[in-house]
Amino acid sequence: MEYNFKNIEDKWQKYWSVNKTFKAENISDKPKYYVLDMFPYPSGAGLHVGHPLGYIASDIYARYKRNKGFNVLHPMGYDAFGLPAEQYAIQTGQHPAITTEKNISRYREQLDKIGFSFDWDREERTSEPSYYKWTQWIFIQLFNCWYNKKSNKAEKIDGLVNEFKNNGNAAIEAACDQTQVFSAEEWNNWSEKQQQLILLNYRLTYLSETMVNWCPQLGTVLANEEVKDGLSERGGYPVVRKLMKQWSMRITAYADRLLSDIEMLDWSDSIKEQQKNWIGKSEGASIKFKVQNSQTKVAASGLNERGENLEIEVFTTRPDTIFGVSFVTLAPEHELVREITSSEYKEAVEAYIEVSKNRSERERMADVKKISGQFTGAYAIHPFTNKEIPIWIGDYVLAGYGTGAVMAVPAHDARDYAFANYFDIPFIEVVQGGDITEQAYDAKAGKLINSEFLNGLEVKEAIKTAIKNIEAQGFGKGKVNFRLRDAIFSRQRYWGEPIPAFYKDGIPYMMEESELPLLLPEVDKYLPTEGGEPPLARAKNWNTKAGFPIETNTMPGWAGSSWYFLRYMDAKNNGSFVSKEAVNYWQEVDLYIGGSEHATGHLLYSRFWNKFLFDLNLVPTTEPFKKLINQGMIQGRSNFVYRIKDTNTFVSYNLKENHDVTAIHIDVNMVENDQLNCEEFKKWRPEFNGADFILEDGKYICGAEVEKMSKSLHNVVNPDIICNKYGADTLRLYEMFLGPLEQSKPWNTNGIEGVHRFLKKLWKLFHDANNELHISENIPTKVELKTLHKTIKKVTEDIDRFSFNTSVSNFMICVNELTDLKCNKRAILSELTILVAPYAPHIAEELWFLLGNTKSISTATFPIFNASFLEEDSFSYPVSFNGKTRFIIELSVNLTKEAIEKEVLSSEDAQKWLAGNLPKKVIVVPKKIVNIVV
Ligand code: ANZ
Repeated sequence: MEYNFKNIEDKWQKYWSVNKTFKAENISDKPKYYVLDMFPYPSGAGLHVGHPLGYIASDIYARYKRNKGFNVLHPMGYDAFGLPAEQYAIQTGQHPAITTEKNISRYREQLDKIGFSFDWDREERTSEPSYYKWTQWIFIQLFNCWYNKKSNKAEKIDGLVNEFKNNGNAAIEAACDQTQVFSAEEWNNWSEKQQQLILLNYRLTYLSETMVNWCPQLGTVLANEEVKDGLSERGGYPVVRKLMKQWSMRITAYADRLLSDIEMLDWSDSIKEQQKNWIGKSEGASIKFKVQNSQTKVAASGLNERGENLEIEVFTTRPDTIFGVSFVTLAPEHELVREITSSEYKEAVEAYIEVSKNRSERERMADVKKISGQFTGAYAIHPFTNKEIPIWIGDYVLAGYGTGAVMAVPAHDARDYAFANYFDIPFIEVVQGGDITEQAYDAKAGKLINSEFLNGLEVKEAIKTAIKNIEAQGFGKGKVNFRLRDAIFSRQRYWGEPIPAFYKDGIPYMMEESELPLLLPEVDKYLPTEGGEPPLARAKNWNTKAGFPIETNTMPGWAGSSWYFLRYMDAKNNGSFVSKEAVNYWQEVDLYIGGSEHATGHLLYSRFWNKFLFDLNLVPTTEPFKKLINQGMIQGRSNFVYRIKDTNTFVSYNLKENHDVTAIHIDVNMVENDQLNCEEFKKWRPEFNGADFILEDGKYICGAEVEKMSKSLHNVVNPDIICNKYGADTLRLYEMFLGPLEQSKPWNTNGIEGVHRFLKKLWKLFHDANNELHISENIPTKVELKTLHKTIKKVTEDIDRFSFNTSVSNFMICVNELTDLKCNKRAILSELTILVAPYAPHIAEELWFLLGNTKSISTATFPIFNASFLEEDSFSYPVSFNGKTRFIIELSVNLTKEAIEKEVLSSEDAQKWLAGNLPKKVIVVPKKIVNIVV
């Protein structure tokens, strides 16, 4: 029989599916192992060869772990809510559920062709009511909890309400927005509405007025990571800042734990670093500057309505530089700006606020070179020196960070330095060590000068001393700040989870668990209402039974993906999001593989939800993903043809220099080894119908370039094409063979034939010249065993290091050696088949059964390396005379020094070189060298 990959692959894919070969049990005597892929968003374009890279790697590992005796959970599903299906619905009127269903079927077909060992019984889709019921349920739990800083965990809000009833909030330490202290009496006297409004400041998901990234074209709010350079990541539409009533998640409550627990994760340093920066812990102080109360200088009084001095609170990481402050800058949005601005500067300040309004935080941070600002006419008082300090507004200060105000120290902060130079504001040096005529000296090292009681101290000491003094005098305190913001959770979209909330008197309440799932209603159009309300406002009777209006916002894309790894453990459970038994058995994901683009979105949100569920004792581990690997991107390799200007003639790559040509991207599927299939090209587009070619050596050679894999560049390679032409096993091996998993690399089919030939060679080992199965039962020789065990050792080490590309070369070497040895012995081939099985499971399964086995190869035991087969029993000694190597002699490694000497001297070669002389000296280094001095 020939190696007929088509029949073999169809046959085993069917077998695995019918026999549920990869079904994972929730009870097992075996140790557990959970291998997870980041589940895909099923887009209309289907999979390209870049998508399966991570899936193939995780599948190899899952199969390997099964052979190693583990009970492996390896599931797959779909992140099925999201914008593209909804945009398509807006354009065509087709319900996003239909589009999604169609796309999923296509994905499933493509995935099935590659032979993944998924347990499809556990498939989940975030857009299914049976799934989003539990996303809604988790939302309700978050609403019903607050974060107790004393116990350092989430707790039920009922307990907090009891505390308020009995003692007010004075003793509570919560992660919250509540600044006002109240007594039990006050609490008990408040109306239900007032109480509920207070509680929103404590809840872990809450409704509040927030500055959001609003994208008018998409008609929705976007998360920070969905905005790139002021444009929406999807579609590239402008994004502006807008104040809106939004649901938010109090992820900031977990900032400290999210940061410190990073240490226990086996993730790449780069992802860990990105998370650390995103959370952005800063230690420093908050300091209050009084606004000057002087009618001569400022038209505004500098007093609040109670006649007290207004205060500007700044956050600084460098309280040691307090004596170097030469101005204060407020974010244009700062609430005090209008109050303090003098009438003289009112117009200019208003104009500046207007301009900066439409620049996103990111833009403001990124664009450090563009300096802008406006003096307010007001002054602050330096808390130590009582000197007057001008107050400016500037958009380099972000409203959402710290207190939205900075004490500017130009000598030691680059942004303040640029600002002061631009506006000609004087400044003084307070830390020695730099040359501030050139640039700001911002290192945290050096001695303090010009700073009264701080003079002579080193920066580190000075920070401590400054905080001590500031606290003692009562105008500030030491403070830790996080860059992390609460996560906005409302989307003004249709195709997402409905938020299970309704409104009574403008206050949000949660639905009962028994009312879940709150089903996504039907609407006539997938667009906002004329009044600008979200699409759900179009639903008929979008009210509770009691007639209260239901929330019209939906959840963001990251809601369903923040806990899907838990659902796989118990995908069909109707009574709970995951059963205690299931989650206690599977614990957490052992190996997670996916793209690095999720560094600060999905990976942070899932850690947050997991920690919350851990606090409620619903999951057993504080972290969801023990080990994480980010696969690199597969880039496209684009091909070009060269059209001679104003003609329909195309010139081959190496002849194009003689002509004035335009390069045109062409479909890479018409090109093989850079040679164009001219006939296909003519048929590709009507305008190429009558194309003429200038060939080289009778061929049209295309140009090539590595670019992003994208439909518009015509360089997308569909895995189906490879599967049809070479088979899934070749695709799997080839994707691994391309290079280290974590590296980005271009897709280049030029080497795929070689990988395919390897599989044919493997097949041949089992078959004779007539393609008949031909297996010998003889005992393997030492050399054969050596080849096998060398490969077992290398491949095991490779897989344990996730170095899948090197395994493929080791297989090739092994098969070549066995072919040279004409080895067809069962004892060798049987072990080799298991070794290859994780990588090329179809051919391995076929050969396994041909060897006479009757159970899937996934139940076989992975070969164990035996070092004794690698030990050599002889050594080739180079023998030199007076330092010059003259001949090689093969001797047993078990000989003594004396025996070696005797063997060498009595050899024919030695006799020749001695030419009758007696050696003066013989030096023997066992297993190294023999040197004879004559
Ligand atoms: C005075 C100072 C002196 C500062 C000095 C730095 C160096 P990180 O590490 O990012 O937390 N800052 C505070 N709030 C800000 C805001 N809302 N927008 C922009 N900048 C803000 O940095 C904290 C430092 O960034 C603070 O320390 C403040 O400048 C500035 F030699 O205060 B510093």
